[in-house]
Amino acid sequence: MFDWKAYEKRMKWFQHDRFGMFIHWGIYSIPARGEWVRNTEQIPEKDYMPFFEEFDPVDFDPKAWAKAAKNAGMKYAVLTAKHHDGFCLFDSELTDYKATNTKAGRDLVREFLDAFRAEGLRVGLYYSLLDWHHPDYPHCGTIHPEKNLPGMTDEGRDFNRYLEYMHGQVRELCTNYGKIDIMWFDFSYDDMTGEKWKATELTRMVRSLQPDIILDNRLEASGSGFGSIATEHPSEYSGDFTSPEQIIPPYGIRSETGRSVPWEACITMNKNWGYAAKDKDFKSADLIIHKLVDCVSKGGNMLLNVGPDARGRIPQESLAILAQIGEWMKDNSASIYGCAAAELPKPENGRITQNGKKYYYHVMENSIGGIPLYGFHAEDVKKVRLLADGSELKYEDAWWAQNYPDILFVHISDTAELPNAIDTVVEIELKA
Ligand code: JFZ
Repeated sequence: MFDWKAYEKRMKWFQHDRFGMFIHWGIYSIPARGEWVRNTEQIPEKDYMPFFEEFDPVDFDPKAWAKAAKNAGMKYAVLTAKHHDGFCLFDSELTDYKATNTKAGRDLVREFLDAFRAEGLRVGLYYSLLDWHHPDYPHCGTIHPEKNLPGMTDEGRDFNRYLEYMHGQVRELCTNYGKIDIMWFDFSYDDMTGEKWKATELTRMVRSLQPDIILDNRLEASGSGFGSIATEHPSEYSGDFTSPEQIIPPYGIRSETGRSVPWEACITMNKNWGYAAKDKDFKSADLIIHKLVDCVSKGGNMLLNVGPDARGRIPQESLAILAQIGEWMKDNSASIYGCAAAELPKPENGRITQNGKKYYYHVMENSIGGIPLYGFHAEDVKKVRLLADGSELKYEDAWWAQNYPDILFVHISDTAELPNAIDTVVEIELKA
């Protein structure tokens, strides 16, 4: 039986914090064509090995990463402890294919955890269910870089041995590193799903070692399909939140009975998760701020990705975007943290988030004259303030406003510009 009470309790911080950093980092930062490079280019093991020999992130400074996340207003971070290529950033006893055996010579997961915790951020680890390095992971008829090599066969491969390895590594991560706030498994596909991973056993083990941990839904689902956490009868391995990838669910996510299902949209800043040297197609900070607000206005979180390079540096473009987001967050984070979807329709000039009696009207489009706050009525409202400085916003009661008794018009600016061109947040407090 799914314990809804315990579920609600462990999800509290996650649904309060709303904004986190995803970090995709591994030896694939050397070829620098994304974290799937070994598969997309069908690179055999021996041709990928040089990157392992070469990996030497001399500029790795997890404290600087943590500061960048914190200053952007992020509250948690999730790092790839192991991605599909099988390379481990942590010092696993179960493999030699790990950071400690590279020139880095250290447990990079531990350093990440220490640095982010020191900034007061919560910490999560991404762990790939797929493994292109382990000899017992099926190479044929599955997602594997060597599946098309001539004569490739799965003879002698023992998937149970892989599961022992995989479960063993997850046990290490849940045992040796203190409190882990999120475990982000990735991902299920075709018949590689649920009990194929021995998911009940795995979930029980994780929860017994880390009683408060939050799990994503990908032991059961993938980016598409929400899995049973979006139903009233979650399986034991449903995980705790759905993980829409590169999309913000247009209407949020609800179960059949209308229960709002926790979700976290994971989003790249450019087009790749792992470092891609030539991918300069970065989204603007303005767009990302709008989309963060969009997520919260639909009851979800945003996990925004960075892909540090081979030297261990978060790309300049990403740092600049994070800094700009931080500027906006400094004035407006009260409209993000602790907020959820407002039970009001999406207005045409922005979004609305809500925290109890307080509504945050995100004005993303300027108007001529007064700014219309759709869905609010002067007689229900206790006060209206500009969130950024707490200043009073007067209502307009000009003759043109009186034609629209269903809309509260406020006077925000004496010029034709809004105080914050990206998103000017108006705080509306209702009477009791
Ligand atoms: C997965 C990873 O493959 C990817 O590298 C990245 O880590 C991202 C956050 O998660 O992306 C997926 C997951 C599922 C599918 C495709 C990409 N799918 O179901 O097709």
